Amino acid sequence: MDIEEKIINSLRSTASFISGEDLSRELDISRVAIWKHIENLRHLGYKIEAQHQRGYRFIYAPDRLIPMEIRYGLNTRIIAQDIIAYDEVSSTNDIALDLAGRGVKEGTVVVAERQTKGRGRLSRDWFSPARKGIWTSIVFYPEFKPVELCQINLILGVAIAEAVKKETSLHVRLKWPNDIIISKKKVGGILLEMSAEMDKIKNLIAGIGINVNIPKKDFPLALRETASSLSIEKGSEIDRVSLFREILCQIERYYLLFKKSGFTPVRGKWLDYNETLGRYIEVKTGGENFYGQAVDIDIDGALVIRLENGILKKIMSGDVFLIF
Ligand code: BT5
Repeated sequence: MDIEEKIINSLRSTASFISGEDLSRELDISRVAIWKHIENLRHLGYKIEAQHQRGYRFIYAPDRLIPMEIRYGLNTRIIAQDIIAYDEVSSTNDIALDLAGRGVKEGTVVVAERQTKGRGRLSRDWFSPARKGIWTSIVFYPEFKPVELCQINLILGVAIAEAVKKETSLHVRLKWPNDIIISKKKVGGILLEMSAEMDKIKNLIAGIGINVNIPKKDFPLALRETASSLSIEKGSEIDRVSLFREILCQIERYYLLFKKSGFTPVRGKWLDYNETLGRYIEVKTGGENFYGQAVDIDIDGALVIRLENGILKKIMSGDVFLIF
């Protein structure tokens, strides 16, 4: 924790003023140094009131995904022990893949205010405008096999759904395998990328994109019918930092639950948020299209559909289109 983080945390710990003298004693630096750090904090967007003879008082924090803001009050043990934040990157997944190759700690979080080449699955574009969403990637070194990847998508989906519900009270749903949906529109997605050797995952990058405060007019025309943001659905802006903290917390919670008790309890939760089962769907997978009714999520996390000829087909990856 650097000095500025310590100063802001001290100021936040009370609703009243803290004198420059007390801060300087607590942190063992001069009062002039305190004043300079306060100026730096103001440049970051923190609102700090200063009053002669009373000292400094915290007013509010900026709407910025910067490490010290994300860390404030965050209660995780694995996820986000290291946070690397950027104003702009090509894709947070690229940075995280590179960092994972260099062996950074499990749970390292890369987050950016804007992505210039954000991507979805199969190299599709992911719209990631500045300061309106959560564009993040988390590094994992899971001890399971590539075939279990399907389950990881669903685990992350449940964690995100829980966090969004808790922070916004919105009626969030999950569409297999990786869509976060509200009122039939996509508000977020998950992109898993890994490097594997033999039958073992070396590292896994969980890329997560959530449209938080994007106004309707900012979406490209091509997305206006299918995509939405939490603020559009809620009718008011959402606190991005607080939502991000909750997402990190829930991811840790479900990741640990999965490691301890396997997929069954998470599957149960996923079913609570399910927007896929029971529906008549089209699935595009590996150049093939299938039509049928989605009937189950099996214990591998695969989608089971009943084809028109009655045969049950298990799908491990692909795109699902809800027909009715
Ligand atoms: C996904 O892919 O849904 C995964 C999205 C993952 C994005 C995160 S952001 C942080 C990390 N770094 C990255 O570069 N990516 C990850 P997929 O299921 O393939 O959906 C992609 C499709 O969703 C596109 O072809 C568009 O039709 C649509 N789309 C693009 N941007 C969108 C947005 N912001 N909101 C909703 N839909 C979008």
